[in-house]
Amino acid sequence: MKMTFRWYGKDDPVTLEKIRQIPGMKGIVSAIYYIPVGEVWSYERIMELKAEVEAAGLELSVIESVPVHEDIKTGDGDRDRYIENYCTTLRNLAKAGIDCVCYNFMPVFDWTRSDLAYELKDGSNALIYNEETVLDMNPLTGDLSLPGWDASYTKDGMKALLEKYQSITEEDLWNNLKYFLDRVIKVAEEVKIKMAIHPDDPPWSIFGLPRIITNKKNIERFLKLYDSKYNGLTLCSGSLGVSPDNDIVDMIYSFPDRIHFAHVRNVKITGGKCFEESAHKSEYGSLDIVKIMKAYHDTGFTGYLRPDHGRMIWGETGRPGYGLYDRALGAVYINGIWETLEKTK
Ligand code: DNO
Repeated sequence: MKMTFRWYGKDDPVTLEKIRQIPGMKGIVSAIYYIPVGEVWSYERIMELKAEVEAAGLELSVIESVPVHEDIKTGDGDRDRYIENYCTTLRNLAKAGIDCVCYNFMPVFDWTRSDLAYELKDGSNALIYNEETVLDMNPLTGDLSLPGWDASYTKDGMKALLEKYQSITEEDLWNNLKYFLDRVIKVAEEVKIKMAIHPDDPPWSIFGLPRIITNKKNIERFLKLYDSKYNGLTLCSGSLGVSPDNDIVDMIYSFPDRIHFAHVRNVKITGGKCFEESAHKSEYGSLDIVKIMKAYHDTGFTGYLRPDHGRMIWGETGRPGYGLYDRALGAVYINGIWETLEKTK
């Protein structure tokens, strides 16, 4: 297991210098945020990012994410050009020494929450999801934005895109995903980059849009679409774990050779399709983090792992879910479990 931490680049108030001081922290997970979705990441830009990370004494470990253009997900427009660009980016990343790339295939919206700073009993603030609130949200009114969403859409652009999805079924999305994998994984195999799809968060349809990377059965189907170790997973415990039918521990034992990147965080299911993000420690959420880490240990996991969303504690402000303190506590907790597993095997 290689412990890593997500860093959002120069504008991130959580600097590389601070990240380096977290005990046991080795690698950085980052991306080039200023290149528009679908365009090629040049070797030079990638090397700039890598040099910056290395100058701080860390290693650039995983790219999260190289985003997938909506034309690829809807299967029209310029998808072939965007797939070609994606492959060029992968070749450039490989030349720069990157061997793991995370991405997702969620239509329009990445992760979604109803409140970004809900006050928990202990006075900390967390991201929560309340089904009723989300059902009342209207992505077209323009007054709605979440940190995981692409803010570059105009209101009209968003409207047109949502309309386009009206005719796209889950099966269409599967076909478009296969079309993408058939072209991209071939290149990933060639340049030895392990592709790691991130599950849908939350793992159910929102705003009437199809979502497919949501449960074990669908993940099995995904892995078979292109049967190669390079077609793998980012196993995000918090994304899949908000559905009580998803058994994360079982998934880790089931797909040992295909999990390349682990996101470890806890969530507390508060009823139905409602949840709160909680501290990493098992007692605060619905997931048993020790059992999860034991499953990684038992299966000989050698991939990358990062603590995931943290609460805002000790008065910290910043990017929701991505402050320093609670994520650092998560990393140290996970490292503690891992060291125990190593020394008592
Ligand atoms: C949220 C993240 C996601 C993830 C993408 C991967 O905090 O886990 O935004 O980076 O879905 O493409």
